[in-house]
Amino acid sequence: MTDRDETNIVKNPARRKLLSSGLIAGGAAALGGVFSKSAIAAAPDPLITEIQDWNRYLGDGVDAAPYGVPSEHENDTIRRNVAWLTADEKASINFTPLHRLDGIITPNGVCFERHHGGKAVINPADHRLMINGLVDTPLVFTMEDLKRFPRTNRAYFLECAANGGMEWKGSQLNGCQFTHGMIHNVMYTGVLLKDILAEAGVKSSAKWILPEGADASHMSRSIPLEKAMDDCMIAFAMNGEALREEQGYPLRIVVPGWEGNMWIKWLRRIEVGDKPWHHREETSKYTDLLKSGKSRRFTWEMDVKSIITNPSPQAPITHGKGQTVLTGLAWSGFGKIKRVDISLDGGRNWQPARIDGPSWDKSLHRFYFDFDWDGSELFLQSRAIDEDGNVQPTKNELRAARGGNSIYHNNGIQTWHLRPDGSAENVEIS
Ligand SMILES: Nc1nc2c(c(=O)[nH]1)N[C@H]1C(S)=C(S)[C@@H](COP(=O)(O)O)O[C@H]1N2
Ligand SMILES: [Mo]
Repeated sequence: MTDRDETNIVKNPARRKLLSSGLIAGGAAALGGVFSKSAIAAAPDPLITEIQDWNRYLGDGVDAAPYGVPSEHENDTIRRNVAWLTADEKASINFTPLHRLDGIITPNGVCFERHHGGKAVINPADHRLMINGLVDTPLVFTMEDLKRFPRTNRAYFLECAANGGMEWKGSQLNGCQFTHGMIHNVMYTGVLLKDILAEAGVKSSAKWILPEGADASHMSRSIPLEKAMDDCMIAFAMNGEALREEQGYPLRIVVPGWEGNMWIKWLRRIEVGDKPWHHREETSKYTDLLKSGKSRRFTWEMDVKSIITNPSPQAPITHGKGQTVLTGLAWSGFGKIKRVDISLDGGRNWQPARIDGPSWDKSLHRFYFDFDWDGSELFLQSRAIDEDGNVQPTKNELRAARGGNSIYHNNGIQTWHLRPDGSAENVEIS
C-alpha cells in the first residue's frame, strides 16, 4: 500500500471538507432542484464525509480476473428458467433478464438459451460445414476456411416464436424477463451465406436450403433460398468474441428478423433443395392454430413488438414520486422501428417515447419516456410502429384475429399495473 494516497485522503480533513462541499454545490446546481431528497441534507452523509474501505485499501491487481465478470452487486442480472414450462432442462429454455439491461446489446453471458437436445460442446478444430444438394460442387469447410471469406458485422435480434406464448390466454408470468425474455440482440461477425453458397454454385432449380445442427437434436429448418441469398449470415462471433457455446459455438446461421428456431446453432450442414423439407418442428410446433381450426404455416417474420422493461414487476420504482425514467425495447422483423408510444392509463391516451441509440434494421431499439410520476396508480403500456407502418396490436385484437389457441407470435401490447408503492404487476385491461 502506498501511504501517500492514504495520507492525502485520510490525514487531510481540510481537503475532505472541501471535496464534500464542492460535491454538494455542484450536485444541487446540476439537478436544478428537481429531486425531493436534497443533496444538502442537514446531517452530513458518512458516504461523503468518511473514508470507506474501498478508499483505504489497495484493490486487486490487473491479473485478478483474466476474463472479467460483473460486480457481485449485479448478481441479479442472470438468466432464469421457469421450471414447470418444460419437463427436462436439456430440452428447455431460459430467459434474458431484460429488466436489468440497458441500451440495445445483450451481454453474451445473459443471452437466453433454447436447446432441444442440450448444449453441444465442440472443438472448433473438429468442426466442419458441409454444403450439398442442388449445387455444382458439394463442399466441406473448416472454421479456418470460413474465416478467409470477406466478413461483415451486423446487430440483429433473435426472438423465439414462443416468446410470450404463456400469455395468450391471460396475464400469467410476473416479470418482463418471463413474458418477453426469449430474445437477445447481439452484434454478429461472420460471412454472408450467399458468398458461401456461390462458392459451391447453386443450381438454377434450387429454391430452399436446409441448415442442420451438430447437436444431439440435429435440429434443421427449411429456409427459402431468397432469404438465404438476401441477408442470412454464417456467424462465428458475437459482440466481438467467439460465439458462446450456448449460442452455437463455433458456428450458427443468422436469419435476420425471422423466428429464432430457424437460426440453427452448431451449424454443420446446409442442404440445397427445390422444395421445403417436412419437419416435425415445423408442422407440430411452429405452426399457429387459428380459431377456425386451420393453422397458419410459414409465419417467419417476427411481428412488430415492444415491452416496457422498467418499471416492471421485477423492477419496481423505489425512489418515490417525481422525476421518473420509463424505458423499454421495441423491434420488428420487417425492419426499423419508426415510433414507440407510451400510455400511462391503459391505452386511452398515448404520447411518443424517445428512441435513443442506433436504429438498425431488425435490431432492438431502446426507448425512454421521462415523466413526472405523481405517485398515483398507472396502467403502463407501450406500442411500437415499424417503418412498414405495422402497428403493435392489443392482446384482444390479436385474439380476435387468431383465437385463443395460439402459442406462437404473440406481439400483443403488455400492461403493467404500477401501484402507489412503486410495485408493478402483469395485468390485462379489457
Ligand atoms: N442446433 C440447434 N439449433 C437451434 C436450436 C436447437 O435446439 N438446436 N434451438 C432453436 C430455437 S427454437 C431458438 S429460439 C434459438 C435460440 O437461440 P439461443 O439459444 O441463442 O437463444 O435457436 C434455435 N437453433
Ligand atoms: Mo424457439
